[in-house]
Amino acid sequence: MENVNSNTNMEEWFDAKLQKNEMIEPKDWMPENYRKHLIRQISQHAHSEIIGMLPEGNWITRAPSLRAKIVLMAKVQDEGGHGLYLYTAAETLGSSRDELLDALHTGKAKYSSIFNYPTLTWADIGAVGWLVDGAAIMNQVMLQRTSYGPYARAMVRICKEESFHQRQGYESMCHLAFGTTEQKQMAQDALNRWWWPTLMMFGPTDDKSPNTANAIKWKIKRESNDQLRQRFINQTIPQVEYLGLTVPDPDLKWNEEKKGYDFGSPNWDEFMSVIAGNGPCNRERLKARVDAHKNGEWVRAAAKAHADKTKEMEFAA
Ligand code: FAQ
Repeated sequence: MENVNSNTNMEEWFDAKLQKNEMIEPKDWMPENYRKHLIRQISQHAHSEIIGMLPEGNWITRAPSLRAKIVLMAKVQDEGGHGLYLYTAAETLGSSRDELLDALHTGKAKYSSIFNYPTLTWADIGAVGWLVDGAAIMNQVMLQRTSYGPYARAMVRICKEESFHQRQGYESMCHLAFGTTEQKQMAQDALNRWWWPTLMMFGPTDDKSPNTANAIKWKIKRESNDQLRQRFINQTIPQVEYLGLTVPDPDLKWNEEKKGYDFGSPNWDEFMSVIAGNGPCNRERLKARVDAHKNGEWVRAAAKAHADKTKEMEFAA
């Protein structure tokens, strides 16, 4: 813990550190609610990364070329790595990996709504890279400056990798959109199905977001759900136009005054239903994760036996 004068009020010390934009580190004093807030957000983020491997993982054996397969495998492995950095960051706050995974496997912890939608065609893989990773980056660029050191540092590397993911997704969409009529139709169909769920990734509107006020106060979030959603739309629509595609939103139009797009409302009832566990793939995703954890039991046991043996030998030497 940083040297804190015993007379200093801990809360004031913490607030002053935030005020100066200094990072909070694992051994620093922090309010209990700040710790809980971070464990919730970082662990949900970690769960999203590893559940997010599933919809794309489904397509590794069906990628249309060797190049596409190598790129997709690398991307899915990156997502697994992001999960590991994030679980490690959450562990520095005093939660064990077992507790975090148990919360996921028993349905107590959330993960991003987006991964409860199916990837029906190869075009969906392009759309996920382009839109889902694009939305993830929009959120994560701000998280590089989040107030908790281990989370911020994990984000720096994650953002670099997500940028590659977004670009490979857009490249794949370009191939389809500038390909045959059927391919262009596949790209449009994928965009139609992924557009609204992608906008929901940013979370509920600010007036319905119970966690935002504390998150902003504690500099965990630097921008609100609505601000990030708006920026994502402003940035993505020119990309949609370049592809010669359209988004399924009749209310979308440029607003010169705000220098941004006006847009329709996502179906928030659908969002609430998906995060309550009733989306198209929630049960399938959770089952795949629980099965993978059970099937990996022997690997964890072997790694532990090896670590114990090494320690025993070091002790004896
Ligand atoms: N899905 O008060 P707020 C990725 C929940 S990574 C499910 O606004 P907050 C990489 C929220 O947890 C994608 N639940 O909450 C990849 C809260 O419930 P709780 C994940 C959602 O925390 C790409 C309640 O609703 N990114 O995609 C969602 O201030 C491709 C009220 O919401 C992160 O996790 C949702 N979309 O804001 C991998 C980034 N939205 O916990 C593979 C870090 C809200 O009170 C392939 N997280 N909820 O029970 C964040 O920035 C924030 O946590 C938000 C939500 C923005 C997600």
